[in-house]
Amino acid sequence: MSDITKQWFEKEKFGMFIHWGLYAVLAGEYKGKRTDHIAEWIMNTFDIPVEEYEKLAEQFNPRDFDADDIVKKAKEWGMRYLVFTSKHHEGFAMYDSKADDYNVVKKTPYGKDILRQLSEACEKYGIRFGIYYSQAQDWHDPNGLAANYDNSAKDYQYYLDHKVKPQLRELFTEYGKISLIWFDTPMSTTPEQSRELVELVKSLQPDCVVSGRIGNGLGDYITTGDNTIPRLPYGKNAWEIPATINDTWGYSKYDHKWKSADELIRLLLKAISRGGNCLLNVGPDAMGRIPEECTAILDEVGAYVRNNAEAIYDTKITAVYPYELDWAEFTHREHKLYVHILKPKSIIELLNIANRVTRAYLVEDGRECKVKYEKTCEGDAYIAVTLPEELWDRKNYCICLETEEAEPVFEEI
Ligand code: H79
Repeated sequence: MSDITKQWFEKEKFGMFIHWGLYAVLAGEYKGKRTDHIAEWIMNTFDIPVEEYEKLAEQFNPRDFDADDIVKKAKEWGMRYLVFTSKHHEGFAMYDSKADDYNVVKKTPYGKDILRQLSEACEKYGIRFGIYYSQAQDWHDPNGLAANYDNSAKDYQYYLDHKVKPQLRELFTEYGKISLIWFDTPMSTTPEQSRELVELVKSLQPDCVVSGRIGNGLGDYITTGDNTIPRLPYGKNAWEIPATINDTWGYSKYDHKWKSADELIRLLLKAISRGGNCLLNVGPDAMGRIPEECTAILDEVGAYVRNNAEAIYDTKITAVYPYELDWAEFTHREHKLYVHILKPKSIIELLNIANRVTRAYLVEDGRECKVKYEKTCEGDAYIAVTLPEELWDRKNYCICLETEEAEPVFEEI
């Protein structure tokens, strides 16, 4: 682990993941059968032969893809970095690779470099640009690894030297600043092999942040399990939860199991409060469109993030409040404790917060709220914030308690 994450990663908190590749053409279905697994794994799940899967490229023509629009939306949604699948496990490069012809420019009727469009849009909108690169699994390359297959006859080192390293070199020299590289599923990668890749990346762009899934503990931060968050604050290292909005990363026309905006806001706040980042995924369809349901959900999440930016970005890991509250999450910075109100309340009452509160205000517009703090008859600290009446039926807003002490003081119970 390194301190490099302090430069921006630990402050930015919220990023957009984009999973897009040839799997979007199948959209979760192959030869009339729908996959019950994540859609970008369909080649592996259904044992689709390489020669057949390759043909999907002939159908890849995303006429509606608009990198500018997607990145503009990411910005509106409060996402401060973006990570795009330059090559997923399927092995297909979504950029103009000279090192390997199996790529979007050489093999598809679309013929344009997707990665370049996204990196340029990120530059335009001031969003940090990162790339996902599947370093170990490559189901197209004869020597790339594949989960659920016997890999013993493969020359993995040969694949690393002849495909992975040349492609990383291109990505890190021809696409401007790469703020983050998201490696994934190291499988049998040895410490030496992980180290070689990290060294290559850092020799080309020393400030690039490397994800935990480079393997062998060599990442700059910890990547938690997909959709899995630490139960308690975890501040030993920087970390990030990669999360989906439905149950798949790559587009599936069958997956309508959308999480609600409320659930995602809570997930984001939990991640931040516990000291981490949240990288939230969208999977464009074969035409390049983000599903409408997904956009609507992110509009709501984004409104929360925008309206409460000061309670989100560059906040600090927050100690565990001793009570389980179904209506609140906490974040904080020095002298400010943010109480995110996630269910309708007409008065905010908090027990066992011993800070001396100097004022309370509504974060979204700075409006002062009346606050009193005292001891209950049992001797516990008690804080009550009187809310303006028009908030009584609302949820998803945030109250800041300004405190004399820099840190929250939660009493033991
Ligand atoms: O890129 C996304 C996933 O494709 C990738 N990581 C995120 C960010 C990922 N790689 N591996 N895994 C997730 C673990 C997935 C295992 C499973 Fe399966 C794939 C479960 C179901 C499909 C392998 C194949 C195990 C069972 C069938």
